[in-house]
Amino acid sequence: MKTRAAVAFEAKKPLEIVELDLEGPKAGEVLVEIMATGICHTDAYTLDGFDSEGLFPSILGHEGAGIVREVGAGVTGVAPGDHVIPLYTPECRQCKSCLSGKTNLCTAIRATQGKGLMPDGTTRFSYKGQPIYHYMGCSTFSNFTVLPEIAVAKIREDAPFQSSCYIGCGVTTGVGAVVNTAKVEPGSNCIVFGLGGIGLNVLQGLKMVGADKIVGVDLNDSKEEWGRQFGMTHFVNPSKVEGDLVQHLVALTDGGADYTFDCTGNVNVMRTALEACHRGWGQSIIIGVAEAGKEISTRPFQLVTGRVWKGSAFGGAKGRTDVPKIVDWYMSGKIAIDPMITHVLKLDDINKGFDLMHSGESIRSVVVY
Ligand code: NAD
Ligand code: AHE
Ligand code: ZN
Repeated sequence: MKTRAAVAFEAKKPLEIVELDLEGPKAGEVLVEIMATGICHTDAYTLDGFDSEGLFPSILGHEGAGIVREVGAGVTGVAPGDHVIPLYTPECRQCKSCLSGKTNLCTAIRATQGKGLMPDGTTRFSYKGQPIYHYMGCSTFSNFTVLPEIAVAKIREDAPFQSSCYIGCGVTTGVGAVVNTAKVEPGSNCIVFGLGGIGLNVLQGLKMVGADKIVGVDLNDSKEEWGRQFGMTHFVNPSKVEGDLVQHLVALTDGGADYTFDCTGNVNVMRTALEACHRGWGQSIIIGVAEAGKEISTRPFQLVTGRVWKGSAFGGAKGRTDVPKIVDWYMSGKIAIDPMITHVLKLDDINKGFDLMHSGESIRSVVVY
């Protein structure tokens, strides 16, 4: 079949909207009509050539929602007509990682996914006879995409696509880092670095679990108002702090934060986030994705004295199990999504979404097909 898609033909070049060929689903796969997709900073990071797994030409996008249109042989979990959210972190419920109960990082198809291929080692997309790579197992910047059955979460049909697509990455990543990874207790003092599409969701997660001080840190002053809307109690712009930023944050949180969250992907910020934790127990959660080749460092003494560095992918959420529940949280008003969707675009204008992100004007741009 044919599908319209925004193709990343080369790193650092705008996406091109073209009509592609798409092969139908093979055994264990489903064809999904993507109805809406968010643009996450990770898409920009890969397009900008910072991803060590980045491949071109490829179809980016990993924050989508849509409708199953066709299923391959042996598919039992979903049927045509079902509303689904694609999962870049699948949930096979059979691999060592899934069975461990200790992680959401299913390994069933990770190797081929990282190579831009379907589990059988081939791609379903092609343009003028040339193969086009998949991205993060999702490729939601295509109107139709093929996904393994284990990489879709079935969701309720009354959830609007335009907002529920954001649960495919940003919402789940931010709220889940609080609830699943850090397991923040009520009354905790917390600091969130980077108040973008992820950081604001960390803020609303912290408010939801009853954190006490919720400090937001961003270089962009316009993020103060955004942060306050989602539960932030104090705002710090590092460029306006006189003296040492860590000391300033430690003083603000009565000796250091119980939990800090990096939502910038900047390794210097990650160090600050760790060192702003309380001696003896403070935990710093790395959510931001750093550029290829970057490394984190701190004095080992920071860890010897009880600070903990942790990472969180997709908010520690088990996709097929947890995503439908997060959709319920949204539909019941427990969490907000709509105000964070600042721009709704047509596929033809998708590059504008990247510009808005880079200029700091948007929180989330969503493309509606
Ligand atoms: P975004 O562009 O919407 O937001 C980033 C924010 O960080 C902006 O408000 C920016 O002003 C702020 N910022 C940048 N440098 C800063 C600094 N030095 N100090 C303070 N603030 C700074 O991006 P996003 O979509 O929210 O994504 C944030 C990060 O999370 C990215 O690195 C993205 O790749 C990553 N991410 C990770 C996961 C995961 O599962 N671990 C999931 C989604 C996104
Ligand atoms: N491909 C990169 C790493 C990118 C990365 O860390 N991705 C996050 C999700 S970001 C979503 O916006 C993730 O889930 N990682 C776990 C995984 O298995 O990819 C690299 O460094 O090679
Ligand atoms: Zn993302």
